[in-house]
Amino acid sequence: MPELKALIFDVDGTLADTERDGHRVAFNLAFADAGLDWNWTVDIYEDLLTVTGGKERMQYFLDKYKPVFDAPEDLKSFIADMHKAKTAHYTGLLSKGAIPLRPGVERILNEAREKGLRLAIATTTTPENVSALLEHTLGKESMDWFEVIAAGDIVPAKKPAPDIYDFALEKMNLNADECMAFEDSRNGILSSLGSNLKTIISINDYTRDHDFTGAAIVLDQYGEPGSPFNVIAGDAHGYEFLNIDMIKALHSA
Ligand code: XBP
Ligand code: MG
Repeated sequence: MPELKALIFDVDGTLADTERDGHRVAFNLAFADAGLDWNWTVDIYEDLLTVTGGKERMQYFLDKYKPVFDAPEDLKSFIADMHKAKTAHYTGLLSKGAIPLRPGVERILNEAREKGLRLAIATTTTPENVSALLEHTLGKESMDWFEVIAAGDIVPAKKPAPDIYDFALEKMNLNADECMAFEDSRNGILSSLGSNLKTIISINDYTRDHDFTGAAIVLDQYGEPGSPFNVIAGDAHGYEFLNIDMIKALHSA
């Protein structure tokens, strides 16, 4: 196995638990602004999350839950405008500090940087959302920690397609076997495995029942010293919280 050179992170659900109290809330605020009585409950949102991408998710909602909606002639622009409003609400929520990073994320990023590992992001979400999250959790300069931030419509086919990971690998000029991916969902791991990346999964409330076949390990969280993870599937190699040595052990296993 070649040496581990880079870590590639998903954002939503992986770096931070953004969906239930972030994206979902922002969609609802945008719907209310537009005078629509659509309400994406926590339960309905679980189904909506099967489709990645906010614009694609709205289209799926209309098709499945609002078949009689009197859609405007230019539905694409209507959805794009509503999505812009949603992004403004979402970044506004982040600027108020509504969503913290998940336990262990900051520690792992710092250790990776100290040890000379390269960092990248591969996400379906809009680029502005990534900057807002990084800026309001790790500080503005943390944007520069990531050599590549592959996000949103930069590739036409979103996760579960592998395109976003392929894009990040190409930009970094690395082979998949020199990297480790970090994901939280079925669509995410389908994308990373599609790029032949070994993948560490940390689940969340929306993804705990997903199928993570092929994962290097499935954890309930990354853990911190004194606050261990629970292993859902796989071999933790004797570690109790995820650190770079454990990531290297999983990479070479
Ligand atoms: C993230 C997504 C995104 C966000 C919303 O998936 O599916 O659609 O929910 O972001 P993943 P936008 O974590 O697998 O990348 O509204 O900006 O699309
Ligand atoms: Mg995710």
